[in-house]
Amino acid sequence: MKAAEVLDDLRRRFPNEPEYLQAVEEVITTIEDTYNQYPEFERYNLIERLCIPDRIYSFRVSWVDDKGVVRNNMGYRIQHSNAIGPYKGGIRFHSSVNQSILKFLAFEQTFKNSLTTLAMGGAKGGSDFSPRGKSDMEVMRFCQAFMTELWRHIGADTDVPAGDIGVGGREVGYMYGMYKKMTHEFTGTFTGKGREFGGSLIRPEATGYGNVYFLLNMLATKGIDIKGKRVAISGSGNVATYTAQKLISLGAKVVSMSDSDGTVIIPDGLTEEQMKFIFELKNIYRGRISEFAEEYKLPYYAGQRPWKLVQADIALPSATQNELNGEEARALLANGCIAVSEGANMPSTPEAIKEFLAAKILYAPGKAANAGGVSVSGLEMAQNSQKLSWTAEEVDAKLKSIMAEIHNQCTIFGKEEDGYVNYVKGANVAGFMKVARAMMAQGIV
Ligand code: NDP
Ligand code: 2IT
Repeated sequence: MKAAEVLDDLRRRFPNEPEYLQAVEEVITTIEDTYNQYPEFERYNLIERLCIPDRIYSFRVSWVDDKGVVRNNMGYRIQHSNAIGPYKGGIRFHSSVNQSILKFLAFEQTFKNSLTTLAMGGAKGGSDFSPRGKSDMEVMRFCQAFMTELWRHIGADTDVPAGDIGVGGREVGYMYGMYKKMTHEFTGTFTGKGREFGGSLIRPEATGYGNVYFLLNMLATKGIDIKGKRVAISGSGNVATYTAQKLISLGAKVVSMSDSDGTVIIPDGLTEEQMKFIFELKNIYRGRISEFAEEYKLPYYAGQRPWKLVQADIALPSATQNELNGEEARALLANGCIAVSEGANMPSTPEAIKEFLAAKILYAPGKAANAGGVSVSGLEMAQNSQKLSWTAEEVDAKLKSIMAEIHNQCTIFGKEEDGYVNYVKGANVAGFMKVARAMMAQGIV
């Protein structure tokens, strides 16, 4: 089948999976020309095999809450592709989680991991369980119940999960603890583990730092300095906070942060002290960004996203998928935005992406810009295999060079005739070609 026919076919077969179809459409439409240059790909029906996950596990997770009420959630693991390495990707706990969202994430992960230069296939998992408002013991019981099912499908050389939305160090610790109990083995089957039991230095920071490093690479192509630039960030979780921290250290002004309830605007730019407050609020007290706004008497907009509220030179969406639409993209551009680099996975809608590309601004899709997180996960796997741990400086230096190499690959495959770098095309084609060659070499399996 031709690439376009595969897309039509997937639309017919999976009509109830809009996020999955959105991610697949973006990739297929950008790699189509390259794909059609290789008749052997079509003969092997490579694109269809690459779009459909290798397998999907779905299961019921039953647990008991603090009041003694029995709760049932869904659990999933999508093993998308292990053509270039063991399945690898995060676990998301959020009430919105469903099969379509995890399929889009596992699909994206496959191309992202291919770009990292490391040997990792693509996967994603999660549950519609939300840690929000749950006690520590409830979170622990849920994580344990989730693992009593998932453990048999994962392993250090099979499938290595990590964190994502709603899954941070605490949840990884609880899941790893149960995994260890079920298997009687201490292996590197999770990344994002605590420092004391095999976690890598810089893994918590890696996605946010990596996004800023990618941004610096993009800005360097235009000779633009980050110092003094006004940066709008969405989210206030793992990715958003470490992005903000790195930007502050580079002299940029972080003018917004948000959560699922609303946005805070920081007209003069976030200070280090305020940053620390947000970090503790979110990680220790598990509070809301509105409490930060209240504490520092800053403007807060309930139910709103940052993009139309501030003048920003740079936008770094770092919360969730489809959180920046066409209208918001036009508002950002009208206010002089010169760069958008995605900390989250698929945060810009297709219409927003069209606007950014038409305006020819620096626009980096998540699978390139946020690949720093999974890259350091790959480095954690390498350290676990060697039973060694590297210094923060060593890991950070490797992260920087990986982000530079991803930027380089995007430039090679994404440069257009007028010199504009289409990072969407660059990332998709570069990510695709490596996986495609591996699949061709391994036959139809
Ligand atoms: P966290 O759970 O730490 O933080 C998520 C943030 O996004 C919170 O501020 C949360 O608000 C907000 N958010 C989540 N869902 C929604 C929603 N539906 N609408 C509005 N706001 C929402 O997750 P991460 O920081 O780890 O993940 C953020 C993004 O980055 C995700 O897209 C993830 O896939 C991606 N990513 C993460 C990596 C990692 O290493 N952690 C690596 C690469 C990408 P609230 O607290 O109100 O829920
Ligand atoms: O989306 C992502 O890349 C992640 N959530 C991190 C995955 C990982 O395995 O570190």
